Amino acid sequence: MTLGLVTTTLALHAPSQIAAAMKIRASQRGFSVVISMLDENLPEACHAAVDNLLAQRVDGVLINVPLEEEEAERLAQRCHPLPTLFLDVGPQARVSSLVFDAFAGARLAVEHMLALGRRRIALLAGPQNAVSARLRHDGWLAALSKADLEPCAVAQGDWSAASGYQQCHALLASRPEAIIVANDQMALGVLRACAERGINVPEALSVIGYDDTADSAWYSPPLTTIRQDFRELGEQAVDGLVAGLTQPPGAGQRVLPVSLVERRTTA
Ligand code: IPT
Repeated sequence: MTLGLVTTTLALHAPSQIAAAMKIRASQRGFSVVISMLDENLPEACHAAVDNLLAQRVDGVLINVPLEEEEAERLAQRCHPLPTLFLDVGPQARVSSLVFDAFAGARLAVEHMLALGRRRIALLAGPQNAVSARLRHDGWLAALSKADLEPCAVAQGDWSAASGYQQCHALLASRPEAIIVANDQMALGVLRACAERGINVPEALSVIGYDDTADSAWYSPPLTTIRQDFRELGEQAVDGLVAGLTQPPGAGQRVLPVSLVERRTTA
């Protein structure tokens, strides 16, 4: 039996580690995985990728592409009666989905900075056309406002280290004591920008990422981050889809927990 995976670009670390985790679980369970990768997250491209997998007669479809509710619902209908599982949709979408707890992740990052006594906090968000980036951003603002704070600056990158590097220079103009970053790759760019400007992390500036990708413990300094367990996601996604082959999965969102991993970029 064959599972199809439609994924956002595998040039990004998180989706590629998620795809790897799915491949591993699928092969443990005797399934193969066919991957259809999007260069750009456009709805038409996603539809074409799904059609491509259906033409290859896959038995179920996993979709790791940030999708608005209606787009996800349309794709699920297109795949019907095959089971589908979405990995990057909001809580309102009437499809079967498995996601990490974005709100808890955002709150953990803010609370960690507040516990360290940091008050001038800048935010480096992900691309706001991605659901997960918006949820993290909203979660940061909610957690800050609970402490009667507002960010001292906000910038937006595109998940890449290059964008983190560029946006960091803009954020530093507001003299933050902390930068909360929407993913580890952008945090890598932030660390490089700080090193070039002679800013000591974590003494002068605390930096936290989001993902805990495989290399984040090897950044310099090792990155404090919010861990999303991609191995767990891959396992649960494949097991959930396989269960859906025999009994149709209900529409609904399952939420996986995230955790704080303290390393050496925060103090
Ligand atoms: C999300 C990652 O956290 C982020 O770093 C980026 O790679 C993004 O994917 C790409 O879409 S994880 C996703 C399951 C919400």
